[in-house]
Amino acid sequence: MSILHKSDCTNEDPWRAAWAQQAPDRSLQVYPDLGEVETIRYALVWDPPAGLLASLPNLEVIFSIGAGIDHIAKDPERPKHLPVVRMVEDGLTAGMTEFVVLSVLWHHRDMAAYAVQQNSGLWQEIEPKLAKDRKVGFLGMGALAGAAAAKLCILGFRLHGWSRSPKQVPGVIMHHGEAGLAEVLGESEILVCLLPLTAATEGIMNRRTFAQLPEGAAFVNVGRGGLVVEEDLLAALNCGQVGSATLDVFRQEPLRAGSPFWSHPKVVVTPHIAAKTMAESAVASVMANIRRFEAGEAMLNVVDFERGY
Ligand code: NDP
Ligand code: OXD
Repeated sequence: MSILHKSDCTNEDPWRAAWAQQAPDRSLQVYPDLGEVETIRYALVWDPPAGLLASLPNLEVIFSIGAGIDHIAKDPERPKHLPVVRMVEDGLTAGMTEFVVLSVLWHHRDMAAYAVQQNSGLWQEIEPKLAKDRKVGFLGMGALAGAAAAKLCILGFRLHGWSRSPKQVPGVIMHHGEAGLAEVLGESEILVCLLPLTAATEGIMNRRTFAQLPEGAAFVNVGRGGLVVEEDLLAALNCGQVGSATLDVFRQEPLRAGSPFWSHPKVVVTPHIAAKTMAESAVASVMANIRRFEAGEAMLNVVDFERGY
């Protein structure tokens, strides 16, 4: 019995070490070395080439290295009868919390405007606000947004969140469904997008929805590039409807040379680094689920392909 590991890391050493330490009795195949394919029962993957998963005759569970599973869903040959488990692990959650708090504070304290001022040698104060007077909205209130919102709550921000199903989150005024979307947008001086990319969320931030934000709102996209109609975001930035943005994810990654986002004075671009899956805690999370699976118990965080995440 073996486990296939396929990531996009240039350095697999932390993964090899984590597997060796936490699953010493399991044999590990690190892609592209598949060894004897009949022995592979579990695969932990990021962006598997089309057909790879289908080529493993005794595969039982597909584990995603990412919280998002769009990189697996896009494989037309994905064996649809197999469960897919998305990644929920402490390292990824901690990293996302850091990045979201950083980004919200950046916009809250007008750092985009100060960067523009610095560029033209302008020494000028912008009237500050305290967190208690700042409204921050979240699209998506799952594992990652929930943890980030909890930290922002401690800082005193006024938080609104949007989910598919009704839910209660301490310190966050929650909204859901179509009507709830307009409500949360209208309350978001800073909007954090942490939705999965699904048929229902593709292009959700577009001309119509950007127009529903308060004028000059800041936009932080750490979900997926496909959630945003990029031309509409650019137009909203250029007319001031969106005052500033932090963009970590794009429709095309790496972001193409010449994209206007690279040099836009109101935009911070980062290369899909908001949160990284950390080998040690991720292997612990996968192994806990493998033990559940082998004991005949229900695994945690299994993807529901009907809803798309
Ligand atoms: P979860 O599945 O835990 O949460 C998803 C949230 O989105 C839930 O609150 C869910 O609602 C909500 N949602 C989904 N579809 C809809 C919809 N149609 N309408 C309203 N709400 C919806 O995901 P995670 O928090 O773990 O991850 C979120 C995403 O973050 C990932 O899918 C990935 O794309 C992205 N990500 C980006 C990273 C980066 O480095 N930039 C790193 C890691 C993840 P409900 O609560 O009702 O289910
Ligand atoms: C993820 C990601 O989905 O890294 O975890 O984007």
